Amino acid sequence: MMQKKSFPIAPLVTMIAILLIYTSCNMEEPTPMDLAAASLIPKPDSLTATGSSFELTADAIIYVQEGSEELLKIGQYIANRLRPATGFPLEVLPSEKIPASGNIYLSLSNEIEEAEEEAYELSITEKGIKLTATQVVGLFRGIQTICQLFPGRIEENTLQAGPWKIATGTILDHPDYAYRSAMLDVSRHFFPVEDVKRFIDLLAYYKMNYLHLHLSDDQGWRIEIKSWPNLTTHGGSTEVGGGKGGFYTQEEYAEIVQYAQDRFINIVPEIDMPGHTNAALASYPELNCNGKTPELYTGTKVGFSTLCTDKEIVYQFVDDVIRELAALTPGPYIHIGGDESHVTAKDDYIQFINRVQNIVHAHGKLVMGWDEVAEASLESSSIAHYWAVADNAQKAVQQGAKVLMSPAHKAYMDMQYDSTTHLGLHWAAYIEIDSAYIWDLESMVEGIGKENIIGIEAPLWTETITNMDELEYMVFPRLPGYAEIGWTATSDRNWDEYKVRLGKQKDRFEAMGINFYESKFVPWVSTENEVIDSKNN
Ligand code: IFG
Repeated sequence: MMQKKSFPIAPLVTMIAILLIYTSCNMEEPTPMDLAAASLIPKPDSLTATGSSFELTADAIIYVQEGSEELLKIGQYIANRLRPATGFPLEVLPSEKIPASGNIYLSLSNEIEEAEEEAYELSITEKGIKLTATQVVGLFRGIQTICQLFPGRIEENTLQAGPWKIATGTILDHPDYAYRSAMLDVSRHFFPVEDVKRFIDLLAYYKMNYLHLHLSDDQGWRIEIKSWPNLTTHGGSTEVGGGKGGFYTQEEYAEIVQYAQDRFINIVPEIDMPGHTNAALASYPELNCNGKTPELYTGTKVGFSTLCTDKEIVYQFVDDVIRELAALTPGPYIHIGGDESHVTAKDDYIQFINRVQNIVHAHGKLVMGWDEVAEASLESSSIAHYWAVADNAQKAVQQGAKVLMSPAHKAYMDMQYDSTTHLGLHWAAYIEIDSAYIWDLESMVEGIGKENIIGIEAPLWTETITNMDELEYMVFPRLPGYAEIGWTATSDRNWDEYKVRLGKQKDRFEAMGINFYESKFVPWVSTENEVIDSKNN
């Protein structure tokens, strides 16, 4: 009888076992994650979640579409944002095609749905992250979204525990308003270059694209003007409360401008005039009508000073200042102030603003001015900066000009949160976090709709703010809300949904070392993912 051959089962079982072990080690199922649960601020225009996740690992490479230095620079930017906390090398390389899996790919294309300059499309699959935009600025805005999709500890500048997983899906995004800004008053209290750079970083994280620097006022002149050196040597030598003040040399100002440009933020310099000019008048008495030299001023009153609007030397002064400032400012606007000129006769004020508007145009820039400038004859290219008098904003629109919205009772970040806030003022309102968010630009002033508004600006006046910690306390957590008001369509916003996303920013604020006000109106979520200290829980 034929000997029945036994089939060699053992080696087969061993082989299958090895195969199973091998594949399970290498084909770990990606963790299911929900992109829609991410706490993104500003809220993106459209988001589709696909339920899985991508894990960034040590061998990930950041590829950028080849052929552009700017793209390599933006690749380095995201690498520098992700390297410290992950400890990954994250090499940046040019690539002419979509790379193999496990990587990040940044590229430009005119195929994405939204053609606006800041629009971007973010596509995350289990195999990688693909960010596409029509212009490099869109890639920069999309990178902020990528960083916000990682856990808040990604913002730490020391090595953190992984894993670094983000949810899969697609985000198609673009801003509702083209001008989204904050203002820093460096005159009442001076802030050195490093502080301004930190402020620029914080604006960039929330996709803001302008920073207005209030460079001159009664208490201090903060920008070197080579043709009028006393403005800073004398006029920059003090501040509110009598401190040492300070100023930016033109090189330092250029450094601030470059730092902002690298983050696709335009600087808008303000020379406030004809009022708010005591520092200039104390530096050059010939700018006064009476030729007398006023003392330097370290108080906080307003409305007591004016340039002598019927002296020709004043217009030579203005022309020199605007000329030097325009040459240092690549952005489109120069802010000429124009607020609270209580001791300037109305007709003198009007002819002054009209002449200054021409001087700014002669130096190739557009005019922005606080809403009182609408008393003068505004060019349609000029911007009325609405802060207090709705009637002025309406006058500006009637003249064909557009409006920048900074209603003091909603957007002034120097307003106390409530009567217990140890910093700030409350002449306009107390502005808690909910109040700072629950409004919209297009329904603020009767007769001023979206087509008349360029965007939002949140000013921080610094009569009572002396350093970065105090600045951050007043700016956070209101700033992300202002950024969202400028970026996200009003119909997509509501406080009850927003406050949950804001509460989840706590880890991120802490990782960035932000000294934020922990309002009881926000359900703050710690890393333990528990809801703590929420008033309306
Ligand atoms: N109004 C003044 C600022 C500052 C502010 C403080 C404007 C345009 C009050 N002018 O706001 O100089 O003093 O909240």
